[in-house]
Amino acid sequence: MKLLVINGPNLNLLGVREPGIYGTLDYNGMIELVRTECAEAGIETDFYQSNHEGDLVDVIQDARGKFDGIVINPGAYTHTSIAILDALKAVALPAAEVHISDVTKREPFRQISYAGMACCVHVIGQGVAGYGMAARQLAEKIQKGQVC
Ligand code: CA2
Repeated sequence: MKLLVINGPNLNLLGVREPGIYGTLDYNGMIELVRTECAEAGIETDFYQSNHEGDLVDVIQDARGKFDGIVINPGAYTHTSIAILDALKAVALPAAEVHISDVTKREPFRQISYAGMACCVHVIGQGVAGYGMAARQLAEKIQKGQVC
């Protein structure tokens, strides 16, 4: 089982600012945590982060045939990007949406998730631990054949 974990804009700044919202672990620390948690569950992970919408679309397209599924936190593009939604639908890989913060309790503009419309797993507001939770839930669905 091999999953691609994609992070969108500004998530490379994890642990640098706004620790009250996004925690104190930095981006590389998050990768190590998720990689270790997933490895213990028999899930191999690759990681990709970009601040650019088109690059995120490219990497989603490129995942077809290389990964069993995608775990994605599109950052602010969650709330704006139909291009990322379309890419997720186009590759038709099982996908899980992650948000570190509880977007349901934040500003009105964070209440819509386009990318989430292509995802069968949603882990929201669990901090960086949400990535591992999402990966395990997604892997379980894939293994049971409950793909979305
Ligand atoms: O809660 C999440 O994971 C978000 O996807 C994070 C995005 C935000 O636009 C979404 O509404 C919810 C923002 C990521 C910014 O990450 C930072 C990390 C550290 C310091 C500053 C920003």
